[in-house]
Amino acid sequence: DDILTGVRDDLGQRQSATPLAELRARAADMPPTRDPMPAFRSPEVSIIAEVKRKSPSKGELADIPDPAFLAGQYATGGASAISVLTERRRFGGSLADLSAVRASVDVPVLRKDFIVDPYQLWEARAYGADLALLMVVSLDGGQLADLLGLCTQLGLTPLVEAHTADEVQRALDAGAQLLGVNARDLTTLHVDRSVFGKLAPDIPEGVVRVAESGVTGPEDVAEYRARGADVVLVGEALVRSGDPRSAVRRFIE
Ligand code: IGP
Repeated sequence: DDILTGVRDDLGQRQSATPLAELRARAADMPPTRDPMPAFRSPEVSIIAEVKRKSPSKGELADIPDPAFLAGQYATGGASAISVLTERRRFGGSLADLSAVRASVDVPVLRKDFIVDPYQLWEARAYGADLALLMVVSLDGGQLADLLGLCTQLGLTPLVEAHTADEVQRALDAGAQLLGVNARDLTTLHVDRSVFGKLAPDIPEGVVRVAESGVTGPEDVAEYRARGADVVLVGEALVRSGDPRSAVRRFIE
């Protein structure tokens, strides 16, 4: 079945358990968000290192008993930001993972989920996210505009994700300043790293370009870089590396 069906089911349960007013109160008590853009715009390639337990394509990727420790290793290795997958059914994540990671690192933290409702952005802010993923493929124009507006209001930096030229255009039209190109086609789960190089020329100078998915080693990071990536987002290769700190370090050297 469709990922979004499960996402909406889980969302409905959380909305019944925690009224929006309560989330807003919790968000109001949070410290200010951290801005990832200065690091992302620096001349060196930046790595967003992901806490990812499982995936729909590969199943269980790694046993991660302590996501805060893993995130600490990523940060020590030189990651510019940490991505935390919070989707439960397919990725084994949670908002508890997000807040644990936020408490353990100084770098900005991304809530990586299938965000389709403002409630999820309030959750992101309340549980410590600095950035939130917005996937063009699962949002119509009005939703994308509304969620981008709420990100601004909450101090969250939106990472707008595209996989086709048409989605890149929609992201740019909506005003995205941080644009991710996912090499994975989410309908087939097939990864094709060349998608980034094909779409990067459509992204104007000044918009930060993020290459997402499919990195197996430092040579893939170098290749994304050569094709214009400012930032590279890596999950599986890091959680499976056995030594995440050195793995991140090798990616940025
Ligand atoms: C990481 P990889 O191939 O390094 O594990 O990929 C990341 O790009 C991937 O987890 C991802 C994702 C997403 C997951 C990119 N966009 C949207 C869920 C939803």
